[in-house]
Amino acid sequence: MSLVTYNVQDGVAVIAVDNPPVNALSPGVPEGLEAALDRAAGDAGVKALVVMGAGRTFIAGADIAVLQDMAWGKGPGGPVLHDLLQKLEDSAKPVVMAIHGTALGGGLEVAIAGHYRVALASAQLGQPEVNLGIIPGAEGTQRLPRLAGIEKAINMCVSGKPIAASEALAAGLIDKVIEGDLTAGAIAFAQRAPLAAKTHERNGRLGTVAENAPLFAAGLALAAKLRPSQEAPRRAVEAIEAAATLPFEEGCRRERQIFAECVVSDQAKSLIHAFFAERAAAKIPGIGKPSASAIARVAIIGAGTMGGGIAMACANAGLSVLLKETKAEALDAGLATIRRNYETSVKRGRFTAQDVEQRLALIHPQLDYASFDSADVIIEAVFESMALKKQIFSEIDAIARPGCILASNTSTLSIDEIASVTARPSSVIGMHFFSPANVMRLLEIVRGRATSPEIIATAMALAKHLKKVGVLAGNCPGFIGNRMFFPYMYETQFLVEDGATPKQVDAALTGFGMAMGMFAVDDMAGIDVAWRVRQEMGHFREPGVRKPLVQDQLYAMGRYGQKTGKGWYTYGEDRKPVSDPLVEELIATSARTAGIARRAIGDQEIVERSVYALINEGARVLEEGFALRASDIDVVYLNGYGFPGWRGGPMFYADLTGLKKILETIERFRRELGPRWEPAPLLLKLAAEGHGFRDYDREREA
Ligand code: 3H9
Repeated sequence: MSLVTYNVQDGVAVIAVDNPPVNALSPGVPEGLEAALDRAAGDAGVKALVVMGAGRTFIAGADIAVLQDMAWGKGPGGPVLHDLLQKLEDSAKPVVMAIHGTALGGGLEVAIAGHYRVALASAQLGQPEVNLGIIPGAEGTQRLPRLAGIEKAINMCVSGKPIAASEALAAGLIDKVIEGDLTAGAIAFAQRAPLAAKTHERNGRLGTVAENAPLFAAGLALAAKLRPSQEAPRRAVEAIEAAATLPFEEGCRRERQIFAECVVSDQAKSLIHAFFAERAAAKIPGIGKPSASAIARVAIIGAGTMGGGIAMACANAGLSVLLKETKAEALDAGLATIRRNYETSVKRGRFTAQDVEQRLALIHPQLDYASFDSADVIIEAVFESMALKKQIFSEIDAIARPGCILASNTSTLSIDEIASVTARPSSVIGMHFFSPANVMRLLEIVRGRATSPEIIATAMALAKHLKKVGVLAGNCPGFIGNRMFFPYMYETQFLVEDGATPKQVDAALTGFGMAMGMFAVDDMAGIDVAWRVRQEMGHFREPGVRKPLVQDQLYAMGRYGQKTGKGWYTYGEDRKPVSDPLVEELIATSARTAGIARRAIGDQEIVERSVYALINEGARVLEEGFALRASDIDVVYLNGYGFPGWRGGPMFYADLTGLKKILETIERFRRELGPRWEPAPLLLKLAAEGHGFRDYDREREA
């Protein structure tokens, strides 16, 4: 099958890239486009050209699989688009780019080499390369500022966010928004279009050195704000600066050089891994791909923080929501929080007041189970009590329609035990949302022993419909995320007992790239919540396991974290954590009483003990089959626990660090810190073989 098709309609050559699913510029596509351009040039019956994408989108960029090979120094090298882009610009007949769906990365770079661009109103245009740790590498940093101006180009390349057709029109990036049929509209436009100047010769918007200086400074500040620690955004600004200061050809050379440096970096390897890991997580062996259209009505039990957030996530996706509480005051409080959260979104410009009213109209508050028999999925979101969850599941089992998904939002408890009180355990599943549920992308989908493939498939499809990343987990205590989180959390507490301070631990972790430090997280999530989970999970009931000394004391003192203004830290009006000498004294006294010899602890030890605790437990989760892939674990940590994307997730970070080195350190920890540091058998095995977790995934995939 040809990757590029060629048809002539009314004197216009319509050239369409046909490389499903997203018309990426895979090998063969640039060559096919060049051949089509040559054909049109020599075709006397052709007066103008339209270039477009077949199927659902224009060109969504370079083939990221090819970029991944480049990152690892494999394959024939990257796509060489220079000749194609020059051929487009040099065409003696006008070239009109007709855009629908997305014109992203290399796709937009191809589009801006044409003489004109028209687009459907629904089209999105962007340079998202920074999401992959790279900069535009097909002259986008040189042509984009010439069309859209320096400021717009910086914003697009640094943020990576696409813009809508209307914004692109206002910026001068496209020439017309087409209503109705895109092909017909583009042909009509092409028939009337005179030959326009080549993009690279349009220097009118490049600005002067004096005009540009504040724009570049602002660009660097934006890069530091949006993606601290990441190289690519800063380097994109550098490449755009080259557009403003160097002749076009030299600017292109500079861009290629920066691109080549970025693409082999660990950050690019990690972010490209994250891209494919997220898509791999949606593929579950033995489970088909159903549509989420099976779900129109969701019923939620519990209007607290989690239930309210889930209700918002569902309403945002256009689903009708029944929201049940037991007491009127709790229901009113839950609805007030939902309204307040939406109002904040309006203030931030995310929604209009009308959007909010539409969403609120979808949420039906109630104090009983009325209409629950019409729900396609019922999500229980009450606090972590097995007894309460069992009671609720026996109630909903009696009223839910056959085929309805019975989901628990439990973060730690056994789905099998919850399912055991129903007459239909095959319909019971875990849907573990992360707080705030209307914002966080992760949705852990927990398969019980009896959960049916259809229920799993529908739950995964629902995740996608809610614009979340669904990851399938097995039913072990804490599933993937929290099972790994507990050893990590306890290790940070041992670190402070051994001599560090909460502030120091948090600073080392955020320095590593974590979105938040562990003590700040504990204060935000609630020390009372963690306490309740410990009671339910029976942590530390086994003798001989080192037990954290301070968390229970904070709980007993009523220091629940941010909600009480005091936890590991104290909080003022601005909600910023401030070190509390009282807590530091409590830690020191507790450690001394327990006979711990406190010592100075460095940042490297903090990071290694924290992150290696995650990796070691992750290896166990993987080997025991509670995660399908190491990359699924990465997706969980990247989307639910603030692990930095540019480090690729804990398991990928382990691979980049080298499992042998990690194992050596863990074995030293076992000698120095005790048996909790027993290395996971899979880690031992892979390190001995000289393999990584990626090899493990590949082997199982094959
Ligand atoms: C670039 O262009 C560099 C340039 O400067 C040139 C340098 C020389 N390549 O996300 P979905 C696959 S950098 C290969 O589920 P959606 C994806 O893996 C690139 N494959 O669909 C999945 O495969 P599978 C700049 C790609 O509708 C399938 O398509 N461009 C690519 O939710 C469906 O994907 C980007 O960064 C690709 N470029 O969203 C765009 N894109 O079915 C990245 C997708 O086997 N892509 N696939 O799992 C996206 O943002 C979204 O995929 C998109 C569609 C919005 C296009």
